[in-house]
Amino acid sequence: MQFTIDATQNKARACTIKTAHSTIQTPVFMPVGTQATVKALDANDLLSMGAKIILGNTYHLYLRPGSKLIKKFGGLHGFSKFPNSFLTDSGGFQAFSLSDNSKPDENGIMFRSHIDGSKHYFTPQSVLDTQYDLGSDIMMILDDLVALPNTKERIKKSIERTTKWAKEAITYHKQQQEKGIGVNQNIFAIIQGGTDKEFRKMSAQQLCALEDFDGYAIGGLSVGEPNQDMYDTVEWTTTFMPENKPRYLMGVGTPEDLIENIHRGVDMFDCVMPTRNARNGTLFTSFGRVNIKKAMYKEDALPIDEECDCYTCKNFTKAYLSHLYRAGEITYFRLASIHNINYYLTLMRKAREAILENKWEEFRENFYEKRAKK
Ligand code: PRF
Ligand code: ZN
Repeated sequence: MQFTIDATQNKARACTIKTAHSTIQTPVFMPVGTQATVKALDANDLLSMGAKIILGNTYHLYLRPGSKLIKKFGGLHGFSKFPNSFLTDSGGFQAFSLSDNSKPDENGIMFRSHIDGSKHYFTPQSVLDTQYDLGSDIMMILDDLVALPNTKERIKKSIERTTKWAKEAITYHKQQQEKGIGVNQNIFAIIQGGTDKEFRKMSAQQLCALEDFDGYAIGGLSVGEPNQDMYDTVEWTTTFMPENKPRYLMGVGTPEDLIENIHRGVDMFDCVMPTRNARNGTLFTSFGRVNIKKAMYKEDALPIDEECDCYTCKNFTKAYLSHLYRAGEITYFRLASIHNINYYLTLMRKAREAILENKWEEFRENFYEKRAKK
């Protein structure tokens, strides 16, 4: 992976990441494609919006249809026909959040499938094997998550385990690469530590000392803590992260969260919010959120956002979307998802332009002003 910093303004960064499958300009939002598809969309929709990287989930694809099957079809790229980059999450977070009784121990995580209740065990090595089959451009290590709030002992344990597993993962990855496996695949470590400053510092320093990682993620946030605690933790954690590698904040967030965390030094984001909210009737615009369920939109002849250049806004009225939503038509999900994903991707492109032009502070102020006027 090639990584260059194109411009910085205070802590905000505009960078370029080159993988085997695409050139990614940051700040970047990665649409979530848990099941090797961004819900309601296909590769063509994503390409036409300029998506250079999307997410996939090891947990889901391992359980169904199985990584060996996907490998047979040319990995995620061949299977889904999305030709740009994929980042795959390791399964640590999903085993923790989706499986009713997941049990981590020193060597891995035991969990029951949310599909059929069958028993499985993830190790730092096994989740890499699955990700080699998937052929993702960026693989995440297995990490040990804790729900917040939690005891100091449990958070400390999670840091120790995550560091131990990170060491095992990077050693295994080097060995595999020497055998010709995963040579074009990159690997990111995941910093844990809750919202405690000392724990975050410890986790960041231990993991960033393992210099063979291609990038570093901040995990364990946006799990129920107040927004300001997340922002403070990110601001503090990024001070211990290397400048010359990508920084990824996992599972975040709202448009406001993206702006605030770019401001604190983050390059990469992913979240189900744009797609999930689209399906629930919440549409993002530069003036704030539009709830398409409201009666006032039944006869609204305007697009969701007159400033939006997406396929949906260029062609359809809010009245039509309101009707499709009420009728439960599948087309609604596609049109709404296109708009929300395009909103997030465009917000990141504009943020990048602002950083390149040394206008980040104005951009951030303007972002909030426009919303206040609504
Ligand atoms: N770890 C992993 N995936 C994640 C997270 C994490 O901490 C989060 C936290 N918000 C989202 N996805 N492996
Ligand atoms: Zn639009």
